[in-house]
Amino acid sequence: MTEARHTPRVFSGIQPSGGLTLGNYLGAMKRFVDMQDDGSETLYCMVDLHAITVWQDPAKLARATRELCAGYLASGLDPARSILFNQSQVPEHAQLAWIFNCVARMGWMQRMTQFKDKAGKNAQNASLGLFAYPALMAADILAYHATHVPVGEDQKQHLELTRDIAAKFNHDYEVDFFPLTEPVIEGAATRVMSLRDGSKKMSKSDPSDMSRINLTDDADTIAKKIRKAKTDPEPLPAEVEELEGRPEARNLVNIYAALSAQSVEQVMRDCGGKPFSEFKPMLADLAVETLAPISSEMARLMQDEAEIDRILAEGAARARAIATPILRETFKIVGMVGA
Ligand code: AQP
Repeated sequence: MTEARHTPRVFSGIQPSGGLTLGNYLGAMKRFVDMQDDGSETLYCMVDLHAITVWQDPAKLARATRELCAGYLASGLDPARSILFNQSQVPEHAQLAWIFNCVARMGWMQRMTQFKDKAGKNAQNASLGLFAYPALMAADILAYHATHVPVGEDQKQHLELTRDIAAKFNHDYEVDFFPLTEPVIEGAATRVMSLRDGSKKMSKSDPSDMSRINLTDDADTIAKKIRKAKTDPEPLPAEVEELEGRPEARNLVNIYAALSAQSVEQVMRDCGGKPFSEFKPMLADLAVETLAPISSEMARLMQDEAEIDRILAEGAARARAIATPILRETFKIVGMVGA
């Protein structure tokens, strides 16, 4: 048995596949900052290799990667305390992913609901990369022996697969090498829904811009999107249970709770009985108050792309210093000569 001690380490990533949404902010980035401020060792990645599992215009991908880095910084991540880098600059991710492609089973991948959602009706035409996405995600995490991964609810199944891959590798090679990583899915907004359809996740690649709030939206746009958000004709109820069967109302209440750092129960106590004509402007004010400083800081940071590139290069070097020995040890376990 290879002995391994796993010190607490946090890893997470976001795809530079478009502009950042309020869903990314509440489900992921805000949590990233909390975990950095808890004093954990934290690595946060711009997962550009994941982004190209669906077509990305090269110039837009480069801009979205820098903008994502600016979004991380503007939300409160500090490159002196967190390692910030883009995935393609740390080749160990792709190398370890190949090993995991040989560990994971086809049947496991075929059960992934995100593949089914993203491939849609024409799965035969989806890229092989989209199918293998969860093995690369497992490699992102396990290349650092990360023990905790803050994510939104939609990534739960991929995290379970990461644990299955780690367990199968450890079992097949009779080692205790990879940790069984814990997902950290917390807060009132682990699944922010589309503003147009309470049954669909708010997503940066949704064709309708009105379905999401982008971190770069100005105050008027945010207010307009919330004003036009789909709701039902009833006022807000006084009890949380009464939100059952009202997905759009529930979504707006969850967003309000997450933005104001209150529980859903507290929000219901304060806002129960209010019509949406009253609640929506309150929510819009809160969203603008939170997002305006982030969006203006992002715009300022984007003026200096060289500085962003410098932060990413420095982050990649620090990430490699952790991942290289882990990959080398993996190769040795597998029996690769020269490792
Ligand atoms: N609506 C959401 N609510 C809560 N969390 C969310 N996340 C994304 N959308 C929501 C979380 O953000 C992190 C990064 O996600 P990602 O961009 O890498 O991939 P995704 O989940 O596929 O996000 P999108 O916006 O839907 O991207 P596209 O449209 O490109 O596929 C993850 O932790 C995710 O849970």
